[in-house]
Amino acid sequence: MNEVRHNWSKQEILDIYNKPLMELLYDAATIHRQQHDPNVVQVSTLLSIKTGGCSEDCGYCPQAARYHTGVQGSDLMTVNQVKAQALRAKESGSSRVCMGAAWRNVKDGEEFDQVLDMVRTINKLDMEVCCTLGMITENQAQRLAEAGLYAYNHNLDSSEEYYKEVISTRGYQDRLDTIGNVRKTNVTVCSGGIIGMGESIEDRAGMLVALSTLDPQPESTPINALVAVEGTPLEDEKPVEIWDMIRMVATTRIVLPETQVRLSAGRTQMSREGQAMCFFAGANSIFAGDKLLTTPNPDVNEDMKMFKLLGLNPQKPFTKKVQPQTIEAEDSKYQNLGEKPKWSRPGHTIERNETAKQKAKLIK
Ligand code: SAM
Ligand code: DTB
Ligand code: SF4
Repeated sequence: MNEVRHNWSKQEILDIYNKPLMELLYDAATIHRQQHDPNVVQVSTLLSIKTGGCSEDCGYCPQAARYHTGVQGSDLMTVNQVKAQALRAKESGSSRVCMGAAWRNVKDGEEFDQVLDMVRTINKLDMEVCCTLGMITENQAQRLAEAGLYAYNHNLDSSEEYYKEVISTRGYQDRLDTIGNVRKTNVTVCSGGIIGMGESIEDRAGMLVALSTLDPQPESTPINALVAVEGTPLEDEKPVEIWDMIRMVATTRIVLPETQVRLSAGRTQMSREGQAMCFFAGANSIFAGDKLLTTPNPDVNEDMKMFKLLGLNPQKPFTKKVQPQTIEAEDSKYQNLGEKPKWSRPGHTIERNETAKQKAKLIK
């Protein structure tokens, strides 16, 4: 077994990323089969429970209100709507539902209480429940844990240096603090990032330094290829080369040996052969369903055909960790504190974000 290391240097990670491809694949696949069943892939279904209208300026995101992307905004879904979608996801072979909200951070109140109800409802369907709701405090993380949350997704997205080129409305430390708050509970951490935003290979390595130094490391690590959406500041970025995706997945597998590496956004642009190489390189999770949050994803039947072709089996729920117990709202140990946390807002100017915002103003 490979020991999990929390002291990877950027240079060591770069040396891995840049290895001759056959050696990189061999090393990654070797570690993969020491730690995981190479024929099992975890399948998550994304559900956008609150879409669009977000206050942040994330340069990649079609849900930021300030850019003109054509995303139709919506209010928070009802618990019944979410339950119906979760049942559909379960029938199609998903073990996890990941609920995403276009929020900067969670605010105590009715809407958060409704999300807690959604978590309780899905956990009772014996599925893993994940949420990605933006920044959260320790109390909010504890309340999610009590409701039966299995995982919380909060991506570092890039290196600390490149993060500043993409987002000005919040800081890297806030991301780390939120992950720290989740870690104080028994909810697992899901954190990864995006490639193809114009970052350097050093930035990719820098992100992996940040993720691998977390102790414990995240239980799952999504690697997204940027979906360049028209109207966002990153609309003109070139599509990620499959070779970059394979190298990033393999390097992630080596420096985070126990994590479930998720082949996340960008699969509609990848061939089955390309995806097969990613699975060989250590990816062992995907998002399934014909939509990610707002952009297309491969058809679930096509994914199941690909699984059959490759001899892959969907992972059963609670394979890696036991099912959390749901505590009903009335028995809760943690109360709504009505907190008003002060998450940072660096507010520096990012030229391309400004340009996209001005363009949107002209259209609106
Ligand atoms: N609002 C919350 C937040 O930002 O943490 C949760 C939802 S947000 C959409 C979740 C993640 O989706 C982002 O951190 C980013 O990694 C990913 N994402 C968003 N837009 C993307 C895009 N166009 N291409 C690839 N990944 C994207
Ligand atoms: C993650 O790393 N990728 C997912 C999930 N976590 C929330 C989101 C991808 C979003 C892609 C753009 C969209 O569909 O809006
Ligand atoms: Fe809002 Fe999250 Fe999109 Fe940033 S990534 S604009 S916080 S929904």
